[in-house]
Amino acid sequence: MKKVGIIMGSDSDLPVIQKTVDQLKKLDIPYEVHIYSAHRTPVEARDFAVNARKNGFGAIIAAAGMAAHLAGAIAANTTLPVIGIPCKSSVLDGMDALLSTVQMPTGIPVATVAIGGGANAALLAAQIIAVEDSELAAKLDAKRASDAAAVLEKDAAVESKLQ
Ligand code: RP5
Repeated sequence: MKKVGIIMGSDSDLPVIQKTVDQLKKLDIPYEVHIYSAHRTPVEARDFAVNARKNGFGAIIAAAGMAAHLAGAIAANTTLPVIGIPCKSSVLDGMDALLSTVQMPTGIPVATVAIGGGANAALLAAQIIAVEDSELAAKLDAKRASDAAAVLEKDAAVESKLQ
């Protein structure tokens, strides 16, 4: 199976990336995690992106806050699908990172999830890998079914409590 590359701009992004890792582990998807910054370690970030396809990756998740250029800088150096996670910092509530990540110029797309959306980034990467992997696709179908069953259980509980 292709690996998912997970890059975060700083170790302060770890709480968001933990959600990504937890979800990938549940789906038995192989991954590699690195701290590379578009600003502080641009050479390492670029090298990872340039070599990612030949190193067996099928998708890359990039999480960063503030002037979040990481996902875009990774996307500029690979044609693998890149998923950006805007991270919230101490000011502006993550709006800065959201706009920096989502507003990519034509030609260099980044699929941007919600601010702090670590789990959805993992699920989107899983869906990308599952295009060529029917076993993984079946796991994703099973997850959707069990998530739906959990909501219906809550529906039954709220009905019996409030009616
Ligand atoms: C970004 O700046 C990182 O992704 C992080 O979200 C933010 C702050 O980094 P630190 O100052 O906490 O290392 O590059």
